[in-house]
Order: sequence, then C-alpha cells, then structure tokens
Amino acid sequence: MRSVASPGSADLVIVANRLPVDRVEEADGSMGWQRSPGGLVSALEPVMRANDGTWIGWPGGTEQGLEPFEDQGMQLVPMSLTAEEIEEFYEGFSNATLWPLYHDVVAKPEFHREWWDSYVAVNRRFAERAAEVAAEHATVWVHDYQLQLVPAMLRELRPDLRIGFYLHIPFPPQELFSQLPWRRQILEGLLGADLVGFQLGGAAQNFVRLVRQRVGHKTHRDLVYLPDGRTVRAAAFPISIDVEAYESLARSEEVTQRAKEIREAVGNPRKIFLGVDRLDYTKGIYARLRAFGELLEEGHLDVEDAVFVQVATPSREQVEQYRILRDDIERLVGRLNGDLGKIGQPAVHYLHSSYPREEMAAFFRAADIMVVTPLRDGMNLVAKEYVACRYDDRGALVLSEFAGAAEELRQAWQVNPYDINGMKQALLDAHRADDREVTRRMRAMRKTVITHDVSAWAQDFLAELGSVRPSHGKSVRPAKPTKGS
Ligand code: GDG
Repeated sequence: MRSVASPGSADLVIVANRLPVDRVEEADGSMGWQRSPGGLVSALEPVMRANDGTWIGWPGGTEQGLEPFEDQGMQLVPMSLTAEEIEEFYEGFSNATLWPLYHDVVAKPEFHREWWDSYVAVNRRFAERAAEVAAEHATVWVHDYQLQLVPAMLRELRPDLRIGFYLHIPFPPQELFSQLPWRRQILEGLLGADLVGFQLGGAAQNFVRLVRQRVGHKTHRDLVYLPDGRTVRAAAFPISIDVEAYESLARSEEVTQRAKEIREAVGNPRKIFLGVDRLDYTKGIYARLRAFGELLEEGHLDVEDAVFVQVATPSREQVEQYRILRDDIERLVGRLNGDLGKIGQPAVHYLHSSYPREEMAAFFRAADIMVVTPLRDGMNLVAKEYVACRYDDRGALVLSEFAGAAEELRQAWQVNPYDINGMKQALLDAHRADDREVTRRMRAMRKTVITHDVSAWAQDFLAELGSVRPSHGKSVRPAKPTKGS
C-alpha cells in the first residue's frame, strides 16, 4: 500500500496539544521562544536527543505560519490554531466537553456539534503533520484527551508507523462515557494506536470493556483484536516526576532560606496547611477550605496556631465554569477571613497566581500538612512533588482517594473529598500526628516516589511500545546514559 504522506526524518515524534515552549516578546520587541519547564519534556529530552526526536504542538495564541525550529537538540514543530478553533476545539470540546465528562461529570459536560467538528478538523491537522515528519517505521507518541482521534487518522496515512497514545486524565466508566454522542469515533480513534496507556489499571479496563461493548471487537484481558489482524494493548503507566530535580531544588540554600521566610511571614510557629492546584473544579479546593474553616469555627484549631495557604494557579479563564468557580472560592475565602481571621492573622492566605519552581519548592518545604483533595484526578503530580521535596522525612500528606496518586501513596492520610466530616478528621489527625508517625509515613512514600520517577515512566512506555509489534518497524533507541548514571 502506498502511504499518502512521504516519510520525513524523525525516528521519534511526540504529538501533544502544547509545545514545550512559550512564545515570548524579547527585550528588543521581537518574538522569541522560552522553554516552559515541565516533567514531560525533561523526561523525554534524553530519548528525543538519542532518536532525532521531533515534538509537534501548539505554542498558545493565534499566530499563523510559524516555522519548525531546533531547541536544545529537539526539533519543534509549531501548530497554529485560529481564534475560532481555540474557542471550539480547545476551550469547547477539550475543556468543556471531554474534561468534565472524563472527571466523573463533576461539572456538566456540554455537547455541541460544531465543537466536535472543530475537534475533528484540528486532530486531522495534527495527524497530517505527524505523517509528514515521521521517518519510515518511526515511533509516534500521541498525548492526551485533546488528540484522541490522531492515532487512527495517522495510521490511515502512515500504516508503517508504530503508534502509542497516553491519556493523562482518567478514563471514565461506561455509564458516563456513553453520554458522549461521538463515543464510537473516540474509541476508534484510540484504536489506531498499538499501545494505549493510562494512569491506572482501572482506566485501561474501562477502555477495553467499552471497546467490546460499543465497537464489538474481541478482547482478552488487556488486548483488543481488530478485524484486520492487528492487536491493541491497553495498560497502566502511572506518571511521575523528576524526583532528583525537585529534591536538589529543595536542598538548595536559596529554597531553604525562602522556606524560612515563608514560615516567618505567616507567623511562625503556626502550622501551615498548604494547597497547590490549578484553579479547577476537579481539584476540590472549595470543600477543603470549608473543612478547614469548620475546624476553626468549632474551636478544634485556632488561627493563632494554624493557617491555610492556598496557591490557585490561574487556569482556563475563558471557560464559564472556571469563572464561576473562581468567584465561589474567593467569596468563601473572604467569608472565612472576615469571620475567623485576626489582624495580621488571616485564616486563609489565598494566592491566585503562578510562581517559579523555586518558590513552589519553598512552599513545599515550609508546609507541615499538604492537602491534596481532588474530586477526581488522573494522577496529581503535586502530591509527588511534595514528597520529593521532603528529604527531611517531615511533612504530612492528606490525599484524596480519587487521585491516581492514592494507589501508590498509601501511607498518606487518605480521604473521601465529598465527606466533609471525614476530611475534617483527617486534617486534624495529620495536624496532631507525632513526629515519629509523620516520619514513618513520609519515609515509605519517599521510597515509592524515588524508585519510580518520570524517566522510568517514559522508558517503560516506550519499551512496551517497542515490544507490542516485534515484527514491525524499528524500536526507539534508549537514551544515552548521562554522566553519573
Ligand atoms: C494533568 C492531570 C496528571 C501548579 N501551579 C504552579 C505550578 N504547578 C505545577 C505543579 C505540577 C503541575 O503544575 C500540575 O500537575 P497536576 O498533576 O497536579 O495536575 P494537572 O495540571 O491537572 O495535570 C493530572 C498530570 O496531567 C500529568 O499526567 O497528574 O492528573 O490532570 O507539576 O507543580 N508550577 C509552577 N508554578 C505554579 O504556580 N512552576
């Protein structure tokens, strides 16, 4: 069979909604690029370098006609979106249809046919671009819910490729997924991949069950058998973080000093409860602040010795549900501080802002009790980052059972975020736990996080992808060992 697109030269292609760089204005007024530091890019960088890797993604904004360029040994291929596509594909279908639907419908998903049309069109453009840049028999790794149609579209154009897909968010059970008018197209889109990766085993099972029920393919355990003889594997690859990078940041003089300053600023020796989240309705910020407020109201805690610091990073501000959430949370914070705060001692320090990584590490080091209580979360990296920063084996983690991280971080104080009384109890238990108990739990969690960092995650996925069709195509070369490893 003749491929529609002729092969390019990249042996490994990453296709993700976002490029790992942002468009920025330089001092002289010209436009340039700035690396946006993220776990994904640092995990993939070594393997990208070893394989002449290319990353395809949207840089944000509406600039058209951006040319591919090289950045630190990686080819970056910017994809343009129009203002209408940002509204319909990105804010619409991705963030107001799929995001709430895949997170237990904690907000009501909206179904609009023109949003779907835009989703199809943008996915097709990403697939076509990947088909152009991938070398013969290359490996293409597609990421996340914005691009679920890309695997099948790409396979159609380039049957020679080895295609992997990874979903960073939960995959819903059939009762919820079945609401989606385009459910079958999404399943068929994902089945274009050889390997479909999820955060948890339960999500992989949901997917296989749905494929059997809705598409009618034969399945056995984690395998789907397609009529053309191909098999697709669905499996769990829990994502992680660059543990070493966080730990060394946390150990630095600068961060140590800054953590002290933060403690002093909130009135040392008050105990600090900390929340760090994108301002998103899945993260459970409202309920956790209510729980903390009630503990103060009922006299179990006192503003003299406890304070809540909530960092809420601005997110998706064009989407209506996010604006409503922000108003609700800000009203609650105002009420808590008005009712319970004292001069110089607010009950809640609420920061609607984003910070450099050093500052985040300083917050993690300063906090006595980290509160991570999403209503549903694929993994939740913040929980793992907190653990990575606590090389002193101190610090308590209160963690929602509905975060993917709860499967690994079993020694956290686990809570059901819908149960306000249960959450209050867990906050109190973590607050009152003695040092030995806190250290015992933190040590165990650190062992887990340290032994499975983000590069292990990437290697596991790529190794598995390399072995799913052993007779087909070439495999990705492992990253060259770096100094000291
Ligand atoms: C999705 C899934 C899954 C936050 N504020 C600032 C800042 N952050 C960083 C955190 C963390 C990341 O952003 C957020 O990651 P999460 O995992 O907590 O949540 P999502 O953004 O929803 O991510 C999630 C993840 O994908 C990976 O697969 O775990 O379940 O929803 O790294 O530290 N970083 C900086 N300043 C901030 O103000 N520098």
